[in-house]
Amino acid sequence: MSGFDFDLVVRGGTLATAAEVLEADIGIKDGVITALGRNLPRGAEEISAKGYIVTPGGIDPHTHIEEIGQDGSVAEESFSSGSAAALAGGTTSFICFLPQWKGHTLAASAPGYEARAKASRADYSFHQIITDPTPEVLEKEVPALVARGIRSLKVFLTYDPLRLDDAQLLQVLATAKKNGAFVTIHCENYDAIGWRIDALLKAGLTDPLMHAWSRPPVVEREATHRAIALAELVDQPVQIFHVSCEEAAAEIARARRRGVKVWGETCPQYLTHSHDDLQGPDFAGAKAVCSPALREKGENERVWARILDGTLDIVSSDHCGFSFATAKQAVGASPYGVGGAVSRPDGRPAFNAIPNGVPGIETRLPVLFSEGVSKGRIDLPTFVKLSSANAAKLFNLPGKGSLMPGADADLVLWNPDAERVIENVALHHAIDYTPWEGFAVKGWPEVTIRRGQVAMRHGEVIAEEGTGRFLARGPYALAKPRGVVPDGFDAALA
Ligand code: DUC
Ligand code: ZN
Ligand code: ZN
Repeated sequence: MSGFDFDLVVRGGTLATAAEVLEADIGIKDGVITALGRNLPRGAEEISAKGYIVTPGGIDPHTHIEEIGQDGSVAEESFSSGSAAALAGGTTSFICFLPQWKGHTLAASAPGYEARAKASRADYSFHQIITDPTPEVLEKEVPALVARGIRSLKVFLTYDPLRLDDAQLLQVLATAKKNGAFVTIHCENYDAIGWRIDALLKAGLTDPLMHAWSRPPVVEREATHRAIALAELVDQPVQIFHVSCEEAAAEIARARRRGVKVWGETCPQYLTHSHDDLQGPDFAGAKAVCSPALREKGENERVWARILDGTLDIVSSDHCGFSFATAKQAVGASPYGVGGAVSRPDGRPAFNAIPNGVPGIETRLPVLFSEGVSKGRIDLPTFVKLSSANAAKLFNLPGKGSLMPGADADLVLWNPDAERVIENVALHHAIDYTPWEGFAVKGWPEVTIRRGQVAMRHGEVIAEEGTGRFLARGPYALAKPRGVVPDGFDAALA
């Protein structure tokens, strides 16, 4: 018995929640917030938050960490490095992906993945990727997965080894509905991309910028429309991942007006980067190759507008790191590519063979805080919703994204006046570059507390490997169908 009511008191900060901003102390006991108030009694430990803004710990619900390739290779970003980067950037929980490879069961596709995740320093959960919806997967493995607390499925409508056709997408949506699972969707039209790639390569156009030319906004808009229409047909709630442009966001807004349960996510790269970043000397544009592709400059503000009108209500990182010195310039088969390994005369990959993805788990929140709060585009409660509270609701992470008594004591102390220039050398991820190199930000996470323990202080990650917890997710209302199907005939349950 310590004789104190609290293990830790975070004293005198300006608290920002999804609902309000107020001055209060936070009392923490056994990793949980147990009191909010003015002049709380002393705790066994005290942290002064004077001059800081205190938010809930960030939740990054879309990250690719230590993914296992079909050839047994493992992605560069490990659970140890990825979670250190998360904590350094103010993120205390993340969701990453269990893979499935075509021709394999779920179990056979992810050998040891859940065991590897135990090395995490931050709390974590999983989305299950479905690439091969066989009867065994849909009827046996998905129910078992949901029973284990993995309650969201991820599907791709593009990428050679990953994509589903419409019939398969319908099967996955119906299976999710039967099992009370949520579905997230990567929306791009595979055949349209393949057709444009062939034509670009035939014309001898191979630079990284051609990645964007191969998949213009209409390709994303069409797939977004189709995915929503099929989800509406099944009556299955879905989230559209990484919306990059107004055209796709407009499809989501239109469906929401009809009452369809569809949500939209975007990422910092679609708020700050553009075609300009796909160009540059020495193949530098490869660093910005991700999908959907970066858009023309004016699109950034249109995506911001869709954040402001609530259509895009989560900003995730889609952290998917491939180092520039090695992976981004290597000609090889990547799960995140279309059209096979094609090389250029300089030995580098043609645009379509550059692995798709950018690292961003650590920079997500500083960039969002700076571009959003510091520049006056959004208020603090909106920042909290975009960075944690909405993800906690959409993916059912009770106790996360909140400062209410009873919530996990996951906190970030932001210095709103700190001015920094992002440099890869100071980041904790395993990747050799950041797309935000040289990017100036105002506002910086100086202390991260995970379940009552200081996990990062002034850039030093203190949380040890293996201290993160798996977050099992139970049934919840947002994932429930609306009960609206054409003609009253529910084909999913027939
Ligand atoms: N997009 C990326 O850029 N990388 C990984 C997967 C994705 O959909
Ligand atoms: Zn995706
Ligand atoms: Zn992704």
